[in-house]
Amino acid sequence: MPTALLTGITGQDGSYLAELLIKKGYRVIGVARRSSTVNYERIHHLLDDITVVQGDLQDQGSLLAMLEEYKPSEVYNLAAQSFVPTSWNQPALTGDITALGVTRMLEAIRFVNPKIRFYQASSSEMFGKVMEVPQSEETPFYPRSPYGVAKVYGHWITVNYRESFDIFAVSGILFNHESPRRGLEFVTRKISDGVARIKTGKAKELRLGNLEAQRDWGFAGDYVEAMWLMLQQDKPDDYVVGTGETHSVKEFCEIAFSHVGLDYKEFVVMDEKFYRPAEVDLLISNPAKTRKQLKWEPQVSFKELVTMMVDADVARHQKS
Ligand code: NAP
Ligand code: F7E
Repeated sequence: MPTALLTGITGQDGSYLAELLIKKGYRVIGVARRSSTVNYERIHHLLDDITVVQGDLQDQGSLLAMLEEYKPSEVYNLAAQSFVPTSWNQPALTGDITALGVTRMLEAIRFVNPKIRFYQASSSEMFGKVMEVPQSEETPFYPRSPYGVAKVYGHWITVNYRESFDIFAVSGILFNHESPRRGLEFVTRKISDGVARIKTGKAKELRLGNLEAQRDWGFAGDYVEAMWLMLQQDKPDDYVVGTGETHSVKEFCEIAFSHVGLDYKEFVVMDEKFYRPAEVDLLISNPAKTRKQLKWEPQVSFKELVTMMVDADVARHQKS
């Protein structure tokens, strides 16, 4: 039975990747940082099948100790301070976790067992003010937030450890991926939750920022399969993962509200509070390499994603 160690197990992607790896017969070790209240909401249903260990990307010793103890053959580094607006309020913390945290994990691998295969959760936010449309593995980076800057560091330190120490280290440059398990502050979940609140009479409006921003949105459950495939290749490499389509926040609203028989124009209020100091206006992937080499294709369409999220939030609000 192979062993995989996942940081970010309590996050959206951690929960989907753990489900996939359990199905594939892995022993799954999930790293969670200590907090005063337990936040296992996304992994409750998995607790009998995984081992949760305490550790933190800010603490080198905890990473070394867990690799020594559990001897994984694969490490998926999904942990990060991942919310872009927070990265302007806490830029140094974001750099410490999202950038330097990658080095700490790579150092742990180098010292404990350089044969461990390593996946780094890189991001389309690295493309920022895009230098090319659509964006591929060859597109130069131009990050637009402290989060994006930190992810560029994480990407290049991953490439550097591959080239310096011959570690099987890959960087998956994933475009936005969403699900009913997405954090409530991200725009897609904020919209699906807002629609559900309005539909069930708990709210009268939904306040949003820039409705013109365009993103390449896919389903998180599809994207974790690409992460796993990257670590099963003969050689380590970097891959762009996305749908190759782009949609605006406005389009997301249109579909989400109309799915429950409402017109978004009557409920969405634009609020400058949600505008960013520097915006990423347009993201659209060119996933040709991933499709060819990993034979990976997204299964859930944009419309299916939106309606899946709205249905889940409506059901949740109807119960509570
Ligand atoms: P998420 O839901 O925000 O989860 C982030 C995880 O990181 C949580 O489990 C969080 O733990 C953990 N974490 C934060 N700081 C930590 C620390 N110091 N030590 C250990 N764990 C820590 O993010 P996600 O959407 O699943 O994304 C997974 C990864 O992919 C992230 O690195 C993100 O930046 C990257 N990414 C995401 C997308 C996307 O569209 N979802 C696209 C590209 C890249 P707590 O629960 O304790 O906060
Ligand atoms: O914003 C606009 C906002 O916060 C998307 C993270 O997973 O994906 C995510 O980062 C767009 C932006 O995601 C609101 O200005 C409008 O243009 O859902 P988001 P993000 O910033 O794209 C990347 C790939 C990651 O790697 C990150 O970790 O939506 N927008 N109105 C809004 N955004 C939010 N959050 N809230 C609003 O009210």
